[in-house]
Amino acid sequence: GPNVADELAFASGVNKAMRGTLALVLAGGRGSRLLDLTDKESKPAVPFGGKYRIIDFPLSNCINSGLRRISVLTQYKAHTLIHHIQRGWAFLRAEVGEFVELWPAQQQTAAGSWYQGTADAVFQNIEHIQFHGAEHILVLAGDHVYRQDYSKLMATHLRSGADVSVACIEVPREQATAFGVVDVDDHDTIIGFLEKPADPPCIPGKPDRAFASMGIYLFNAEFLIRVLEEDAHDPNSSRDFGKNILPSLLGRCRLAAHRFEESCVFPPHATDEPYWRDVGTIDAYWAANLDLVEVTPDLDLYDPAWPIWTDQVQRPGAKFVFDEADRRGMAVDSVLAAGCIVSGGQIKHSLLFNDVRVNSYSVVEDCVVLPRVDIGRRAHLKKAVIAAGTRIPAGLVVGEDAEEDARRFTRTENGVTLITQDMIDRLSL
Ligand code: ADQ
Ligand code: ADP
Repeated sequence: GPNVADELAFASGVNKAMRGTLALVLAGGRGSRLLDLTDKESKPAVPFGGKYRIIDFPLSNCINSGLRRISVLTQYKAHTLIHHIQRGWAFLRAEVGEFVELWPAQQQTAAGSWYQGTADAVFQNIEHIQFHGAEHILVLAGDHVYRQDYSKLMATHLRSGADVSVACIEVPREQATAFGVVDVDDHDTIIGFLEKPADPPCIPGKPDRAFASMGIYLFNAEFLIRVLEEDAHDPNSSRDFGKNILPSLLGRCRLAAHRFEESCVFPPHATDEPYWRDVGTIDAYWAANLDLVEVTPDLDLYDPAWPIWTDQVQRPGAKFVFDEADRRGMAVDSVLAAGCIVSGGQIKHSLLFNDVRVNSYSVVEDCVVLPRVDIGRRAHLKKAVIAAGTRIPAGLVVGEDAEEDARRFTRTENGVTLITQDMIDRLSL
């Protein structure tokens, strides 16, 4: 059998490597397909799951994996993101070498330009990276929702002796046009890479599945620095990990695929698929939030062994003011965050963030309601995403007449209506 002493030595090597790793969370992209939700803040700052923001997921994964040296690279409309990180993520102790640092875009190159692609965001911070002297660099996207134990990624990285390991996941082939698609040999060495192919190649033997890069790269630090410096000299590069760096590495180094199912933190119930979502569109955002009200969601936020940390607001419990006569003032199949008051309204199969008010005779069904929304009396809302702070006027009806909804608000392909305060204001003009 396996040598126990060797196994223990390897495990302690992995822990040590995690402690010596610097995580770079790329949080500068807008995420324009989220439409009005990213008008004023970047996608990583968008609220998710009732009380979190999307970036809390990769950051919590780091903390829970034993990776406590984290830098967040910001650029696009970073105000709320910076505010959130400063207030919610300051609990690590710099004294023992643990931190979440903010690295705002500062036009640090001679060219004095904003970041071009994701690789440029890292390259412009090379001095900070060198200052930390980390042995490994874990590059993460700040805009994905998932639970992953990065120490298991580190374990396969050390075992394979790779220069770079790329976390990969099987996805339906038709979705793979949005991702980097990876081709591997029998040893999971990456031998092909196509960034966002129009016609994604399938996994051999699985015609309707593709093997996608999750945009999670574990680099040996010295190797990363060398590669970025080379790329900086290439006038044709758009300085993007997916578009330029990964393809340039093919056949030039040890490039390993790491299978996400080996490091995914699964919920306690049996499930066929590891959970990972790029909530990039309003439809995907609506669906992923409403997944959480299912009986056994594939994303378990209640697991004390893998807490999702956030900027915790101090609010009293959600309150329900019930009317016995016509059974108003209740919520079923729903998640309500702290500070909500349901006063005589009815809520079904919905997710409400902090501090939402639901007033008498209103009905809210299949809705994702962001913080501080006020829903007026007798409003009927079905299948909607309501942006933070929106005041829904009394009697508004949404979700019954598709054409009317599309005219007044934004209606998606899947029939989800996005409602913002600006749209409400235009109604009354
Ligand atoms: P995309 O998701 O399209 O593809 P991109 O839009 O470049 O990659 O964003 C990656 C991350 O970097 C996001 O978190 C974004 O917020 C951030 N980001 C973008 N521009 C930035 C900048 N200038 N500064 C700082 N941060 C920035 C990538 C890979 C694919 C892979 C998918 C998985 O290119 O190969 O399949 O991720 O989602
Ligand atoms: P809470 O988290 O307590 O629900 P907010 O974070 O939205 O509330 O706001 C708390 C206070 O901070 C409010 O006065 C609000 O106007 C202000 N505020 C909210 N977001 C920001 C921000 N990004 N930068 C500075 N102040 C903010």
